[in-house]
Amino acid sequence: MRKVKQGGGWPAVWYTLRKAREAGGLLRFWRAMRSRNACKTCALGMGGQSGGMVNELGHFPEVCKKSMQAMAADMQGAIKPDFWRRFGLREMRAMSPRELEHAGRLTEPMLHEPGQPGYRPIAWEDALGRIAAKLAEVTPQESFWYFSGRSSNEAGFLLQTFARLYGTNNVNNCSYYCHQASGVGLTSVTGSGTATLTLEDLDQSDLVFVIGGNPASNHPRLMRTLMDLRRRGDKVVVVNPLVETGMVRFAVPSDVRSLLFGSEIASRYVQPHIGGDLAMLTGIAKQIVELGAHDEGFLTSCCSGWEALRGKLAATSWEEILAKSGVTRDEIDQMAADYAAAKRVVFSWTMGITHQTHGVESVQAIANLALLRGMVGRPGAGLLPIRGHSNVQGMGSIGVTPVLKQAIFDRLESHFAVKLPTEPGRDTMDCIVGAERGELKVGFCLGGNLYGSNPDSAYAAQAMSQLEQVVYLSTTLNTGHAHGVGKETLILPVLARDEEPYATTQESMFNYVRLSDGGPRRLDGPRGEVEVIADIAARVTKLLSDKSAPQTGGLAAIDWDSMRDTGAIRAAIAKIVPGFDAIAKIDATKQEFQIDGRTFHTPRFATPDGRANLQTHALPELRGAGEGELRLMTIRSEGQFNTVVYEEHDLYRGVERRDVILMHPDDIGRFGVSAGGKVTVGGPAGRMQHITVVAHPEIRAGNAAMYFPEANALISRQLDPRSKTPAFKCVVVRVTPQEQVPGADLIASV
Ligand SMILES: Nc1nc2c(c(=O)[nH]1)N[C@H]1C(S)=C(S)[C@@H](COP(=O)(O)OP(=O)(O)OC[C@H]3O[C@@H](n4cnc5c(=O)[nH]c(N)nc54)[C@H](O)[C@@H]3O)O[C@H]1N2
Ligand SMILES: Nc1nc2c(c(=O)[nH]1)N[C@H]1C(S)=C(S)[C@@H](COP(=O)(O)OP(=O)(O)OC[C@H]3O[C@@H](n4cnc5c(=O)[nH]c(N)nc54)[C@H](O)[C@@H]3O)O[C@H]1N2
Ligand SMILES: [Mo]
Repeated sequence: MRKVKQGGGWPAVWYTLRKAREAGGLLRFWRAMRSRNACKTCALGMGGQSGGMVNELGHFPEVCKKSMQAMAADMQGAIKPDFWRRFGLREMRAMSPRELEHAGRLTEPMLHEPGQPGYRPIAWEDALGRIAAKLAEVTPQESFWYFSGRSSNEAGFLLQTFARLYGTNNVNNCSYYCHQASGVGLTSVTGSGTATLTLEDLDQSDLVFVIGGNPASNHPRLMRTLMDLRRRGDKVVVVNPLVETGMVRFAVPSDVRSLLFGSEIASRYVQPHIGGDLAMLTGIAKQIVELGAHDEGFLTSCCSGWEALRGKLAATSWEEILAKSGVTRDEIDQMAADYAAAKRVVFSWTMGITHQTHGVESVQAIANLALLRGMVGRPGAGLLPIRGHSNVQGMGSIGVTPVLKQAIFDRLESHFAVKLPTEPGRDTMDCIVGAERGELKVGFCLGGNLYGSNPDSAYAAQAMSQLEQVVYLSTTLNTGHAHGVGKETLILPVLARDEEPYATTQESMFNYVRLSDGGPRRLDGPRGEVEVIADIAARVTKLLSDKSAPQTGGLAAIDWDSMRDTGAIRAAIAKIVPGFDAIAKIDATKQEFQIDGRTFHTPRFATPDGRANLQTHALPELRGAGEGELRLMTIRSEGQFNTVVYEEHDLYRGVERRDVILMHPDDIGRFGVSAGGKVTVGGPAGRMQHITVVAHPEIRAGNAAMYFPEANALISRQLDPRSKTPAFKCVVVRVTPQEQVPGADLIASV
C-alpha cells in the first residue's frame, strides 16, 4: 500500500462522501452530523448546542473522519435476524472486530445460556427480570460495574448511584486503561485531575509539546490549532518513538490553503525509546535549571518541593538520562532551548505516557517541567491530557470511580438521606482478577468492550467465563460479546445519544459541559440507557424489599421511575457534584458551561495550601534492551475507534492489514526475519503466529508496534502500581521466523 505523505486532506474529503452514501445520502448524513449533540468520539468537545462540527470557541466546520465513521456506524440497519441462527459463539469468535461491528445495530435483547451454541432473542421483560433476579440473589460485593466513556453523565450518575445503594463500590470506568495516570498524577501536583486550561488558552500558546500521542488520527480537530500555531510562527515539539505522518504534515480539510498545500505540524520531532519519556523529561528539566531558565520566584512562592526537585535533578547524571531515554544530549538541549525561549507553553500528552508502569511519574515529570517556568496558573499555558472517549472525563466527574471524592460521598448521603458503602471498591483490572478467582459473580457493563480492552486476552476471557451473569448495554456487536461471556450473558440494545428521547450532557477534556438534545430513534427496539438503568434499579429495589434485604432502605430512598427523566438526574447532579451547579438549568437555558475550580489562570491551586506540589523520581530501567528483545507498543490506526475496527488498512502508516508487526529495518536484520515474511511474536501473556513483518523505518530501532486490540493476546497484566493502568505501550517481545517454530503451521493463529 502506498504511504500518504500527509494526514487529512483529500482522502478525508472523499471519505466523507463515501460515508454519507453508506449512511443513506448526503442530506441525511449532513443532518445527523449537524444535529445538536456532542460528538460521539473523542473528548475534544465538538457539537452540542452550537450544532455538530462546531468547537468550543464556535469554529465551524470542524470535521474528522472518525466522527463520521461513528455516525455512519450508528446509522446502520439492524442486525439481520438470521445472523443469530447462522452464527453461534464459535462462529462469532472467528469474526474480526470489523465484521462484528458491521453486522449492524443491536435491536433486540439477546441471551446466551450455558450449553447453547449462541445467543437467542429474548423479550425485554424477561431480560430485565433475569438481571434483577440475579442481582437480588448475589451479594453486592459479588458484582462489578464497568462504564465506558461513551455514555452520558446522566446514565453514568444514575448507574453509579444505584450500584452504591445496592451496596458496592466496585464501580469503575475505562479510564483505568486510559488516562488514569493523568488523573492521579495531576491531582498529586495541582489538586485537580484534569486539564488546567481551556481551548482558548491553547490557541494563545506559542509552544505546544505533544508527547506520546498521535492526534493527527486520534484527535484530528486538534490539528487546526497546531496548524494555526505554526502559521503564526510558533512551535510544536512532538515526542514519539514513531514518526507519525500526520504529525509531520497535515492537510486540514476545512482550510483551503491547508487542503491544497498541506501544513507543517512538528517544528521538532524527537524519538525516544518506548518508556524513555520520564528520563527525557528529567533531562529537559535538568537542562532548564542548568541554563538558569527556571522561574525561581514562582517555584519558591507558588510550589512546594522545589529544593528537593533541584537536588534530585542535580544528582541525576546525564549518562543515566541519555541511556534510559534513548535521546541525545543535543536533542535535550534543543528542546530545552525551545522551551526557554517560549512565553506561553502547553504540555499535552496521551497514551504513550499513560500506558506505562511509570505512567503517573511521567505525568508528574511533565507537570514539574511546566512548573519550572511557571507555565501552570497563567493564561495561554498549562497542562493538557488529551482525553480519549467523548465523555470519559464526565464519567470520572460524576462519580464513576471506586472511591468517591469526599464531597460527592457526603452530598450523595445527605441529598438522598442514605448511607453509602465504605468497603474499598475494585478498579478495572481488579474486577477481572476477582472474576478469575471466583470472588465476583455478576459483571454489568454500560457500553465499551471490557474483554477487548484488557491485556492478556486469554486470561480476560477465562475470568469473565467464571461469572454467573454478564450484562452488556451496547449499540453494536464487538469482540466482548463473543469472547467476554459469562455462564449467562445478556446484551441489551441501547440508543446512541443522538437518538435518545431526552437531553443528556457530556464533558470535554477542557472541562466544558455540552448539552445533547437527543433526536428521533433510527430503529425500533433499542431503549435509552437511562430508561434501562432506572427500570433495573426499580426491579431490584422491589425484589430486595420483598426479601427485607438490608439495602432496602437506601434503594427505596430514590423513586427510580422518576429517574427516567434526565432532568431529574441533572437536578441531583447539580446538588451533589461540585462545580456542576449550572447543570440544573441547562435544559432551559441551553447554556453550556465551564466547570468551576479546574482551570488555573492564576497560580493558586486546588491543594490544601494552594501551592503546586513538585515531585521527584528515580528513573526506571529501560525495558526490552536485552539480547533478542524488542520493545512493543500497541497502537490504533485511524480506521478504528478502540476495539471497533471500521477499516482493516492504516492509511497514514501505509499498512494494508492488521495482523502485522511494524519493525525498523535494523531490527528486521537483527532478528533474521524478512519484510513481508511471517513471524511468531512471543510476549509475556502469549504468542501470536502468522504475523507479517512490515518494514517501518519511521519507528525508532529497538522498538516495534502492533495493533490494539488484537495484540492484547501478548500483553501481561503488569500495572502501574499508582494508577493501576496496564503497560500497553511497553511490552518486551521476541520475534522468530515462522519456520523456526516447530509445528507452527499446525497451530491456529491467535
Ligand atoms: N481514530 C481514533 N481516534 C481515537 C481513538 C481511536 O481508537 N481511533 N481512541 C480514543 C481514545 S479512548 C484514546 S485514549 C485516544 C488515544 O490516542 P493516542 O494516545 O494518540 O493513541 P495510541 O494509538 O494509543 O497511541 C499513542 C501514540 O503514542 C506513541 N507512543 C507509544 N509508546 C510511546 C512512548 O513510550 N513514548 C512516547 N512519547 N510515545 C509513545 C505511539 O507511537 C502513538 O503515536 O484516542 C481517542 N481517539
Ligand atoms: N493493548 C491495548 N489495549 C488497550 C488500549 C491500547 O492502546 N492498547 N487502549 C485502552 C484505552 S485508551 C481504552 S479507552 C480502552 C477502551 O475501552 P472501552 O471503552 O471498553 O471499549 P470501546 O472499544 O471504546 O467500546 C466500544 C463499544 O461500545 C459500545 N457503544 C458505542 N456507543 C455506545 C453508546 O452510546 N452506548 C453504549 N451503551 N454503548 C455504546 C459498542 O457496542 C462498541 O462496540 O481500551 C484500552 N485497551
Ligand atoms: Mo482511551
